[in-house]
Amino acid sequence: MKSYLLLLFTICTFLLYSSAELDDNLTYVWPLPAKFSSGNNTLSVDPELSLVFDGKGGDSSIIKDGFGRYKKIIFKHSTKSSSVNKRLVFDIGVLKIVVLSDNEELQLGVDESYLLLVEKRNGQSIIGEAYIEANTVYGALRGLETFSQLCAFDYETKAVQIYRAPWYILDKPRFAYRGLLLDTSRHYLPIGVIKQIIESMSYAKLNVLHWHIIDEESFPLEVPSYPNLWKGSYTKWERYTVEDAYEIVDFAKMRGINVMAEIDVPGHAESWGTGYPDLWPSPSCREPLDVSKNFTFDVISGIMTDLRKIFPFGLFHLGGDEVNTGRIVLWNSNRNKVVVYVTDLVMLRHLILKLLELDIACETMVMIVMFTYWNHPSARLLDHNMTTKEAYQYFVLRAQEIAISKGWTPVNWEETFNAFASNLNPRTIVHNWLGGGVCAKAVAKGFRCIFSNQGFWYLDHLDVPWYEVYIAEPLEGINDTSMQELVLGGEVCMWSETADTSVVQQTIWPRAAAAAERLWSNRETISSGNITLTALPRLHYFRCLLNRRGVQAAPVTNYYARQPPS
Ligand code: CP6
Repeated sequence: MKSYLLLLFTICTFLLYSSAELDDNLTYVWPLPAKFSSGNNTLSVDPELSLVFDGKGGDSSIIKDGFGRYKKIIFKHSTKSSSVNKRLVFDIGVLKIVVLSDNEELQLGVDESYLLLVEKRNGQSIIGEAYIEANTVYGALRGLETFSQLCAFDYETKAVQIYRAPWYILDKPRFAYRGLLLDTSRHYLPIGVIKQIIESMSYAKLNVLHWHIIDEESFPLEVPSYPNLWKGSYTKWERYTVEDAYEIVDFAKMRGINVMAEIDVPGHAESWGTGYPDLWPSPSCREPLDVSKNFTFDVISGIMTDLRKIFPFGLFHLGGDEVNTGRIVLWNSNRNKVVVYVTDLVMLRHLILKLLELDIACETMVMIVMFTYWNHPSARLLDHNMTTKEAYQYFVLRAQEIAISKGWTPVNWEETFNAFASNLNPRTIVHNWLGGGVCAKAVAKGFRCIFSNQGFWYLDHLDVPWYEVYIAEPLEGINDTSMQELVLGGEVCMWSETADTSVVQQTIWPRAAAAAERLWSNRETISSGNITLTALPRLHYFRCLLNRRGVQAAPVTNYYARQPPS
């Protein structure tokens, strides 16, 4: 482990120093603050830096805990006891944090703005002071992150230095929602790894962990009201207890990160039936979930009741993507007596062709005939008088109603909008992933949306280079200001079919950081100029910073190839 880190560090150092010293015209803070100015002084920082807090919210464990974490990061090379430092008079001895509000509720749109001043005090006080002021503890955490990025260990004086002081930084995010999806169904991730990822998210000022807990492959979560559900886990060790989930939410909150849970229904839920086979339309036809049974919705409601206690975030993701409507089975009251009325020759021909081409797991003749019958455009489901497409809509809307009744705002993948936008609950947040520019369409209809275009922000697509992640713009094609406001932000997605603990952090970083700057920083500033000169050296630096902090971030580029077209 140690030698691996050393190797990474060496590669990192090589990349930095073989390319160039730091460019004084660039600001090595990632993501770039909204407004800042710097000077020409170098200030040293006391390894015994002390925290002074003030304001209604200053006396918070979130602040104290955060200060402790960042102190460890800043003084990794602490030389407290060395004679070198004893002789030094440090320019900065105190970090003063003022938090104006004591409201620690963490929700979408929480105030993350902060003011950071780093200057050498003349006069009154002998000890220089760095100063952070924020409206909320979460703004103060963002300020602490920026402060930590200004600090650099200097190998000559063996002190932590802040270059180019004085710094005056006034910062706030461009978008309220800056997410990362983790998928723990395709491959289980131990909670320690999830925590490391949450910690690393805070370095890039990402603020929502979208926890895609469950999918068709495995159901790793304990649900007290339906205790057989986690029989669908891979093994009994690859599971999250309720306590684990609480712990993750709390760990994230201490870092100003919300956790949005997802249950992806009805299409990505086959694993639910391991514990409750009644959720499957039949033993051989296991997805989508059986839309015709009230039991299906009882289970969904039970899961949500349990999850509502664990996840205080106001958004809940209901999935709804990739539903094979051709396989929705709305059974009749008496499953064994199905009469198929072939009303004309066209339908008979359709039926015969279907029978010949069918590739359906459901084995009985009766079922095949039923499928065929219901897939015919003129067919209605006998008991419910619905087409299969209507049944898909019925399912999604009913699941939404349950989520809303628990006090949640529903988020759904864009297929739901694409299929029945006008019937979707107007509070729905549309989550983009396909390439058709759905955000522009959704906000034009008054829906809020989250941008995750798979061509740019799906991290499992390893062939997407950093600059394509960087230039993807959530507001592309949306010019009206009131519509722009409906774009809540965006999210990079770490689908885990091909990634587990062994590679997940290398796959997330550094490209997630490219999206993080897009979501935090001023659009014009980061879109103008040649990003090979303005962003790439800074991203190299941030990636090294991640490595120094113990995050296994991959190289940004192979250095000779994949530069963006100039
Ligand atoms: N799982 C779920 C997935 C994907 C989606 N939903 C997915 C689809 C295409 C690609 C990558 C991931 N694996 N539940 C789509 C939202 Cl390329």
